Amino acid sequence: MRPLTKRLGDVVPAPVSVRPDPAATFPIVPGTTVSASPDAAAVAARLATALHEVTGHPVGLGAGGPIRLELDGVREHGPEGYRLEITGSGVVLRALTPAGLFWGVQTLRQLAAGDGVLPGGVIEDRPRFAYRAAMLDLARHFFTPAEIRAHLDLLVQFKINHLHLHLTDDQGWRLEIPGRPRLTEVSGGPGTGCDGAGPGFLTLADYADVVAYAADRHVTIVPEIDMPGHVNAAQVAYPELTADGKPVEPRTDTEVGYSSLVADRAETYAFVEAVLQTVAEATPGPWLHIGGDECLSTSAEDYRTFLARVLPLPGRYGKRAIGWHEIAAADLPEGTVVQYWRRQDDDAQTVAAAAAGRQVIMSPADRTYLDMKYDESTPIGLDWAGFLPLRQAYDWDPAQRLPGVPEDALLGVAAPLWSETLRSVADMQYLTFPRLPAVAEVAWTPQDGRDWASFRARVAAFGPRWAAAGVTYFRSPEIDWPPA
Ligand code: TNX
Repeated sequence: MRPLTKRLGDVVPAPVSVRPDPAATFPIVPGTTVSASPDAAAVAARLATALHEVTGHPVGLGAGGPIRLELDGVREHGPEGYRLEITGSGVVLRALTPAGLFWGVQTLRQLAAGDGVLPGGVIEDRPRFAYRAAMLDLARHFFTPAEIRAHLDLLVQFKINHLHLHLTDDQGWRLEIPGRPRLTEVSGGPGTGCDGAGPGFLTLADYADVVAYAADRHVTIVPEIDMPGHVNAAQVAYPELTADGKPVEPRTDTEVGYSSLVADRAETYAFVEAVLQTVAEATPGPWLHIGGDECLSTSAEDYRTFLARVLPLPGRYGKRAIGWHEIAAADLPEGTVVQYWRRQDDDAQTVAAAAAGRQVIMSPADRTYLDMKYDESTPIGLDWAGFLPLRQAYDWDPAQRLPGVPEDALLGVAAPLWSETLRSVADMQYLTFPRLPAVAEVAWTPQDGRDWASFRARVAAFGPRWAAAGVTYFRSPEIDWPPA
């Protein structure tokens, strides 16, 4: 049987505007070529590879090729937007920037998947939010640079443009800091991570590779050094960071809130400055995430003292600070971003920060936490924020989530994947797909341009694609998946 004809709007995240021309199709066949102006050559090469991957046909670059990439015009679609026109004789993809072209390439990739026949018409597209992130917790379970890169390749297909790496926590320290070698020698070594099952760390060279790989795909790496809590691994390596200066035992359990840096001690700030400066120098992107969550063993006064010293540091190193929403208890320097993760719908401090002009990233746990179980049968994951079925990850409006934090206060949306229960790439993928595509659509598509029935039908097409690519995904009972 011939596969059902695809429609131009069969894309996740849903584009802003789709005008099908049902009379036209453009078939990609063996030997179809992609052409581009010189400044778009790198993206054109990525498109050729992607089309080869999803159709099985060899697709190359060639002057005059009927699939054409142009870096010009379409100012109205902003720095990440694009315009895609498919006719019977060819394809023209236009954007203002290579990033815009790259997101258009992801749309083309999805439209070509399978039989290679592109449906005719015009797509005009641009993101709702500038910050569309996934977070990966490398501290509770380490993933290698190759695993991180492969994961990133799956994320960008849904137009995710930031990858937040949670690099440090009680159970492990995952980034080499040359001035403090024991951080990774001891707390990145064997036996670290939850149950001692997630050892490893990124050397600065590894980190640079991941950053460069991400940048080639128009993704910004957001490094997080979690402070002043979640620091047991640092204290194991450097006992001068503990309250009494005595060594502490490594921890591989999932408790939170028991460790803290000491607010009124010079050693604390010597450590923090050395670490943040190293991370800033290794990171071309504009963000430094300083954590700040769940400091249950730090007094309110010490917490504010600590943040008063630390929040200005990213600015000194040319970066902007992001912190989990608890930081809104402190005075936030201009430009600081608050990442809201609460399950409940109220947080007076985050609302006050937004009212004072601080931007907010929405990561409510009951909508975006990829580590929550889908339902009672999910073998891995946590459930402190409840189960998180697919529809719940999809059906919400970030601008309505917190009264007092409206659309224009939002920098974007992020989906964290905490790794306490992860032991493999398959685990990581199982919790990520299909929920990440849901959150990605929340972050990209205007609220009035999306609805559950449409998403439900569009996401189903990814089942066979993920299966063919060896990606482990959850066959959510909420979706009528095509036969595997
Ligand atoms: C809360 S959310 C945490 C993490 C845990 C996570 C598990 C946040 C900022 N902190 O320490 O890993 O829950 O879901």
